[in-house]
Amino acid sequence: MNQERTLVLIKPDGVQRSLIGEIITRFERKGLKLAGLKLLKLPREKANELYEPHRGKFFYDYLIQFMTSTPIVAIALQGRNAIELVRLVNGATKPAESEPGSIRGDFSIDITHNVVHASDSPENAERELGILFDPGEILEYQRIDEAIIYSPEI
Ligand code: 3AN
Repeated sequence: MNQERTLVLIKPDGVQRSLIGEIITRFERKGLKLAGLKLLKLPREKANELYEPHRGKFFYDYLIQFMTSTPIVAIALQGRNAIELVRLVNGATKPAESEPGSIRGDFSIDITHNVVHASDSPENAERELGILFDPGEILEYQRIDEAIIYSPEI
């Protein structure tokens, strides 16, 4: 089966607002599998690495300060089209564009304090997973409901 892995972060605001369970539940119910999971305070060097593509933008310094302020949750998610699906579940970056029913649409009103982060391409997913997880921290296993979540390959 053609599965992808992607990185999700529950940002400091999501952790502070006790939304960890709610957010993980949404991904699980969608059919995405947890392949890695940790609570951590993001070191500044890792934040800089993660947001390297945004270095120099007006919001960069505050973004780094915010992301390193209090603990976050890092999640490696696996599933068919996981990268695209996770971004759909998260909702659009801009508050006025994130649909109700999405995580950001339901829980955020701010473009920086927007509860979750997710990788936006296969290249970035690999790069970002490598920043947050050691190879041994990402687990390969079968979830028992996969047999009914996915139709058989035909
Ligand atoms: P996404 O997280 O939806 O992939 P990106 O990659 O464009 O969005 O931006 C990364 C993060 O940078 C966003 N989640 C947000 O916290 C912050 N950000 C992006 N654009 C802005 C902006 N115009 N003003 C303030 N913060 C921004």
